[in-house]
Amino acid sequence: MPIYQDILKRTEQGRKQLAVLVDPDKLQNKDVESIAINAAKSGVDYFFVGGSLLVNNELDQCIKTLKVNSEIPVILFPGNNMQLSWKADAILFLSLISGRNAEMLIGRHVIAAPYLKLSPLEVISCGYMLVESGKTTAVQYMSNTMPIPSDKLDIAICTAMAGEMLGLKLIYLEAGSGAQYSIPIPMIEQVKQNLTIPLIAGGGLRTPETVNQAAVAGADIIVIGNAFEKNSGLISEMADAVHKASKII
Ligand code: 1GP
Repeated sequence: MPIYQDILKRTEQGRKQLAVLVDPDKLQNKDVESIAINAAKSGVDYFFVGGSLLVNNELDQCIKTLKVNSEIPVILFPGNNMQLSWKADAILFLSLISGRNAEMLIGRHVIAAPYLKLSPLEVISCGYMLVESGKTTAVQYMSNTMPIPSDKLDIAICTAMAGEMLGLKLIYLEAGSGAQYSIPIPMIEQVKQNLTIPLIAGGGLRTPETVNQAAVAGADIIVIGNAFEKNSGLISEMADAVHKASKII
């Protein structure tokens, strides 16, 4: 089944999903291997692979290691149009709809389109919304965009609604990797109430309690990266915290 159909089906069934973010630059191959093994044992739903800036050319090797050690789908989560690989299963084709930088809204996509057309990757369009989270994040700096203020729920809701109306298939509320504060719970709740497409939330989620709250509030897919870079043994309790928020229909 195509990955997006699977995401839609799980979301319609009320199943909460965990995506483990793997940044090839921050991890050695043995750490990627240990994340893959722990993720496979813990019922993790997806791997997202990428980072704001990759300088070590480890992307293909990282995907290979994830695939050798698990059957979990690998979805590219590219910080820019150089982070592409045919070895993955799918790509989040991110349009940074919270910002007003034309390159991040459509420019880089034009450059990537012919490559993606030729590739076997499943292309999943995604409205990417950066939300203010206490300090300047790498994605804010690298994308040269202003995040949505964390108390401006109306802006977040209308941005997400516009993304869905434009035909984007997912909305991603992003506090930024290693964020000081994760996405506010009322923002997750209200954005979800105004969407019919699946909602992703990530950035700064470090404890099973906050992860569970974000999923209960309405995030269909929770993304965690940083917490597992320090300790991949945490994957199993975080996966439980996400999955137990499911209200299976
Ligand atoms: C970042 O949302 C992801 O793009 C995950 O953030 O690394 O803080 O878990 P963390």
